[in-house]
Amino acid sequence: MQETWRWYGPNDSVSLTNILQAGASGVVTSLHHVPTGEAWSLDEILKRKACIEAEGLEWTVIESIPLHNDIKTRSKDYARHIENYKQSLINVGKAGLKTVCYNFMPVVDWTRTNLLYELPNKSKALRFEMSDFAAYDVYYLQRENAENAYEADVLAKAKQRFDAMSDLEKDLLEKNIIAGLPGGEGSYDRQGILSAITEFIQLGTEKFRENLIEFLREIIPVAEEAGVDMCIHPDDPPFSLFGLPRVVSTADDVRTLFDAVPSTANGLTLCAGSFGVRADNNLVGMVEEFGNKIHFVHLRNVTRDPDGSFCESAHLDGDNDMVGLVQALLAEEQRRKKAGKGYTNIAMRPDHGHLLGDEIGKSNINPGYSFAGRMKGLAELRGVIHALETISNNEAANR
Ligand code: DNO
Repeated sequence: MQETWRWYGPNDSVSLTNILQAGASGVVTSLHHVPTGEAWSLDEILKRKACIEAEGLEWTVIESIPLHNDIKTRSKDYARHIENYKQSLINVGKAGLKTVCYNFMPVVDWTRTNLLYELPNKSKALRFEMSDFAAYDVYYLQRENAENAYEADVLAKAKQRFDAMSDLEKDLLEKNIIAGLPGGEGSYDRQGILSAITEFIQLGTEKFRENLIEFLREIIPVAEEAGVDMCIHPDDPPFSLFGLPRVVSTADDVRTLFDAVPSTANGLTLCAGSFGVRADNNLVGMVEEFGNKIHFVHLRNVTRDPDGSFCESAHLDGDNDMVGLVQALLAEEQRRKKAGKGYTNIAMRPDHGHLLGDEIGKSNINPGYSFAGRMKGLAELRGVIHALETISNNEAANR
């Protein structure tokens, strides 16, 4: 597997030199300064690529080229935005880049309620607390019929939580949920989010899915021609928020997309932490089923609570079997090798990390994207990969 590292560009608290020191060889980044919906110029892509290569690193994956909301609703200016997206892909291909991650989440991108949840060892983790989310949705945002989206016990706890929260805590919860996390799309105020939610709820799940498929039908032939592999990132978390449609939460969802537009350029970002929030998602099964359509992997773990809440755990500690998953990915690399496609190194990045050491309290650390926490995750994963490869090489030598 190729070790990569997400970088938010020149203003990231973690520098390219730091990434090199962490031992990764690939960088995962985007042109974050280009507004969503505008075409990426070849010149801008090449400039960013040169700056990464000057450090002795490679720009392995683009995460993400975000989709304008008009494409998601297939209304207003969507045709122009799709043309711009195609132009971006053509330029990405010309620049020699091969992999583009994106997502199709409505209104909110990845979402947590607590960005500084203290763990028993005093590190801070990202957490999604269902009752806090419900408290925001039902009692603070006061979305119409919001209470229908939650179980009675979650609602009862939400009411208790809300009544006990200070105004400051309520504002922080709101900021965490709707102001947008790094790399995510969309930052809203209360009125803005309510009208965006209404628009997507009216669209409904099947129409929303159809809009994604229509987008893929138009974009995938262009990606193929440009030599670019697209890989969709799953919904994070993989269930409906604010009653909104979600169409990339399960293996069934992914299968539907792959069946509708069959091409290896129509691929998947296997985000273990996102899919892994649902106990009914079988990560190893996904690797076996989706095989060479997995172009990029996020390795991260979570602990799940029965009400849908979850907490980002240490990379090897959560409810998902990380060793089993890595083993399945290494087996997939072997299958690709045998199929004569050359040794295909799957790009992985340690996704998120705890906040620890002297990064705690600093204001410029992107939530989930600390240096030390991710380096700890990467080092643990590197150990797993190294051990599994060594065992399988030794077995092969003794055969
Ligand atoms: C969070 C990430 C997301 C993801 C985008 C993909 O850490 O997993 O920012 O990169 O949603 O488009």
